[in-house]
Amino acid sequence: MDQQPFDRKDAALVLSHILFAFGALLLGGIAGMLQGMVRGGTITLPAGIGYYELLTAHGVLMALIFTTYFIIGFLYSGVAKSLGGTLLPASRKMGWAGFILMSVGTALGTVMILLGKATVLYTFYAPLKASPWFYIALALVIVGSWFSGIGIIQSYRHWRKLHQGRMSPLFSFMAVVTMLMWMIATIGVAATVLLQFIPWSFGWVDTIQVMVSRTLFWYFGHPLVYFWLLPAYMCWYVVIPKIIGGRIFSDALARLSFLLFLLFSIPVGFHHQLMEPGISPLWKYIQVVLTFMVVIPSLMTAFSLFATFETTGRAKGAKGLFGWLKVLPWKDVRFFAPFMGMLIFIPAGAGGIINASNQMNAVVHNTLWVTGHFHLTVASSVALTFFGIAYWLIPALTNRVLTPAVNRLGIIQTIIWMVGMFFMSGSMHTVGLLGSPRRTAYTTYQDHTDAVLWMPYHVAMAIGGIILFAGVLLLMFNIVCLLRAPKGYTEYPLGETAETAEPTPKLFERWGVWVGVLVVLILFAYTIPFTEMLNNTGPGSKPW
Ligand code: HAS
Ligand code: CU
Repeated sequence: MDQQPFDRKDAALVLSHILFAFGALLLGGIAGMLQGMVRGGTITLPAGIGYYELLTAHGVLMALIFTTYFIIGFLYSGVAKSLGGTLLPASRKMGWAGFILMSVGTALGTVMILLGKATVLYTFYAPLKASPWFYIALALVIVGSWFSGIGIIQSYRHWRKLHQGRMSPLFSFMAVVTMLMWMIATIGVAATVLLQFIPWSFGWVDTIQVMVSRTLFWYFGHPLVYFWLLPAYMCWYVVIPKIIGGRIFSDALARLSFLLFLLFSIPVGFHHQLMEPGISPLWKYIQVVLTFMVVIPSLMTAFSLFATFETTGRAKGAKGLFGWLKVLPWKDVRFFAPFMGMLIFIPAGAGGIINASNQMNAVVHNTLWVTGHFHLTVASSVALTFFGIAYWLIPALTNRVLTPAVNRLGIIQTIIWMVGMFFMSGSMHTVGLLGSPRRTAYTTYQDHTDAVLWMPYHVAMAIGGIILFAGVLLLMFNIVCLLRAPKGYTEYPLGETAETAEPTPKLFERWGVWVGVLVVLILFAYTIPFTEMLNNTGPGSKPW
């Protein structure tokens, strides 16, 4: 594996993405904290900035901007490292083009949100209407990310041309799956933004077809969550084995799980629309079955991680059923933070299975339970993994070292995050079961007595939020420390496959086959219900 320091041009591209991501995290964190305080009635802000404005800023900056920038930066870094040490100049150009487009979009979108002209939350459901410039901003972010995706694929194809007949490095393979899935999924959101939202918000047409827009949105919205998850899985599969001094359990298993994500991430959007009219139960049922298919690669991942931990531990002399747990590097933040992410993913994923089960979805849909679910998945499992990556990636990019002091602060930061999330997400789940709605500043449902029971949980949520905000601040401090750390060499930890693993079938890199199956699955899951929807449109909805 390449032990050279980063090419300076590659490092500049990656670092720009990573630092932009953490800038968005800081702004999004401030918005999240203020949103909690405004809702709790502790403060009132000037210029009409209220709960919904802040919640929109929080969701967009955290869920869409922080993640996308971090992911693209991380993928570019690992593609450079695993494919021979540097990026293809053409890839780098695409990366910068993407960065600029996304940044113009982010700036424009953020201004629109803060001006109160795009108070539509991060899912921008019709018939809530924003300024057309907000949708244009979103389109710029999406198109920018396509440039970056193409850049990644270019480097990969170039490598394969030079190494005919060889299996590509695992990291680059996973990066290609992630970006392919992303590009195919974003076609849905691009379609609704360009064909529906922009003409409607400019006033060229009076009404919008709500069901059509939501369906196109969730065709994208579910794979979006795997676009966040897969880079975390890349760390778990490829980076963690190296950090703990072990090997990747099986290259073939890892690739197969990613291919299953490619196939089953997209044709499942209806599990977000189970409570909506206008889709026949049969098609909801079919997409729920497919949703349960997409759980399988996560279970394979869990299995593979346990196998890596156990074999590594036993190789180090661990005895007994759980002795291997003791020899894991608990004091290394590069391991500790992602590991906490894995641990949280067990209840987080179980919650997802509850959501996907139609009858139980009727209980939790549109309640704070769902908000609790995604604060465990994306805001804990994924975020903690990304933080863990930053602790070695930033020093590796800047030729500096992770000092023992920052390592310790990183562990403290991880614990703060866990504690904050325990209070916040724990109360969200509980109060959601008691019926407290999400996306709602305040309601007691006409002074219904049950609503009084919600209050203590809302207080606990706010306390959790304050603890988390302290975690954001400490993270920012740690990043500044990393940027000013002593010079030195930091390894880019890419693991190698165990010698005992079975060879990987060549079929896994036949992209035509996989994309072909994916297209068939998408057409199967969506053609009939979508056609029914288009044939049964009413007059459409006027804006709100
Ligand atoms: Fe979800 C709603 C179903 C996973 C994010 N989800 C959301 C929303 C977001 C989100 C943001 O079916 C809200 C969207 C909105 O604003 O309306 N979700 C699922 C299912 C899964 C799932 C079935 N979600 C995720 C992930 C997310 C995410 C991942 C972000 C990253 N979700 C739903 C549904 C809804 C939903 C419905 C709609 C709800 C509604 O009504 O609106 C599955 O993919 C989960 C599978 C995961 C597992 C866990 C495997 C465990 C692993 C860890 C191993 C640990 C180790 C360490 C090895 C089965 C891999 C252990 C060591 C020891 C020593 C113990
Ligand atoms: Cu989903």
